[in-house]
Amino acid sequence: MTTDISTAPARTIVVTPFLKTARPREGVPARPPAARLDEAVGLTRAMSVDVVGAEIVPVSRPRPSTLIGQGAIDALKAMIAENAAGLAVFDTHLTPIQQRNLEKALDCKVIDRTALILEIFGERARTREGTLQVELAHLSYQRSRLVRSWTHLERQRGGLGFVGGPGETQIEIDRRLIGERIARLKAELEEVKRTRTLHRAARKRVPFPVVALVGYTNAGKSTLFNRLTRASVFAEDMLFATLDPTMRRVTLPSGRQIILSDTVGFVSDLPTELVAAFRATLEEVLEADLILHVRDVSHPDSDAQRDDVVAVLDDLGVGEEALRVSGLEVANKIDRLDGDSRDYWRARADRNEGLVAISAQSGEGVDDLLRAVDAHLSALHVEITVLLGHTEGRDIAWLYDRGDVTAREDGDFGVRLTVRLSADDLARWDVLRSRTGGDGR
Ligand SMILES: Nc1nc2c(ncn2[C@@H]2O[C@H](COP(=O)(O)OP(=O)(O)O)[C@@H](O)[C@H]2O)c(=O)[nH]1
Ligand SMILES: [Mg+2]
Repeated sequence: MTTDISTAPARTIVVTPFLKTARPREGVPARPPAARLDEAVGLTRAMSVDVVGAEIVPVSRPRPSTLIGQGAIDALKAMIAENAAGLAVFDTHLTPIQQRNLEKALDCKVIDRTALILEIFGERARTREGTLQVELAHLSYQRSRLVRSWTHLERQRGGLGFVGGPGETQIEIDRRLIGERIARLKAELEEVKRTRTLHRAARKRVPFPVVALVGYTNAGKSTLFNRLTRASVFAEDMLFATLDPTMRRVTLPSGRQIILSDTVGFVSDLPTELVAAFRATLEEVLEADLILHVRDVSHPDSDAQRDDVVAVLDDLGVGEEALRVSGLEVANKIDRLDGDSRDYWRARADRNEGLVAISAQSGEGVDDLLRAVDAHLSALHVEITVLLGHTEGRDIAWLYDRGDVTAREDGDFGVRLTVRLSADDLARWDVLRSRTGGDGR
């Protein structure tokens, strides 16, 4: 049996071992196993595999050899066989021995939580820095575990190779080679960080404002992304053929075009060795003109999740003040709230221009959201008045195309236009005019 996600989505089961003896950390409320399983399923789906089963496995006495007991192994084995699953995701830390023994006992590939998250980051890293950070974290993880294969090192793109078949070649790990590779990666990373600003300037050429969805896994980012893009996805949109499927063009009610970007989700209890990789992967939000912070307000940890997101954005360089200016909070899943809580969120959203209450699933409030996005983006615009000769039809057309012309006066002198432009387009306009020799404004 082989599992190859390059040809078909791997059929996968998700297992959340629930340590009954585990004492909660001081001051940290224990997360209920059902919530943990939900998140693990959400994460696994983000890896573009088919989740065919999910199970909470109570563990009273963790076994060094297999973590879970024989009864649980038998039950999982039946579930795997019944669903023809080729991959089992264990939402916990597994020792290399436990992983190997479980693979043997279950007769399928087994990965743990760290490997799962690394796999997702690997698929989703868009920047060179993100890719390098993820690879670095992956190598450190591997070295610490003395895992067998490192064929992924040769891979140019895509996942990291955790999901290869159980029959793959077992190469004995060479610590020296991995150490050298890590050193080289670190050097390259330094170089990338040094020239980062340069790359950023070059990548800023996207012709429309970028709106990024951020938030926890399972907050509803992809559901919202799909709802907003469904109507506007062109099968043969040549301009965007090269963009990945998590970036799409959307036309707002005003006719304004935006690029909507679905970013990698936050996860609770992120393993510390993955923090750098996560941040690098999320760096793309720095390019966004507007950040939509999608929250699951029906989640019991909703407030703590919000604080996490705000703190990480702050670290990335999007402080709370900046977020107020260039961010919108999206209170999602209001359909799951009882009447009182729903009224509470609606009333808050009515009072606060930076907050919209929606259900990405039912569509409730999504029109309000689009209007808010529109309003926000137009607020980022500046108004200029320009005087153009009758012969400068191309530049006049450019202004009509890119901006909102709010006033026009025609006379012998030519055309006087008052036009609202985005900050970016204003910069482009200045370049355009300096090239043609006309004065900008
Ligand atoms: N009831 C309800 N469920 C939602 C809503 N939005 C998303 N979901 C569900 O929440 C789960 C996670 O959604 P997803 O869009 O994958 O979250 P992501 O991880 O942020 O991309 C899925 O099962 C969705 O069907 C909503 O507005 N209401
Ligand atoms: Mg998603």
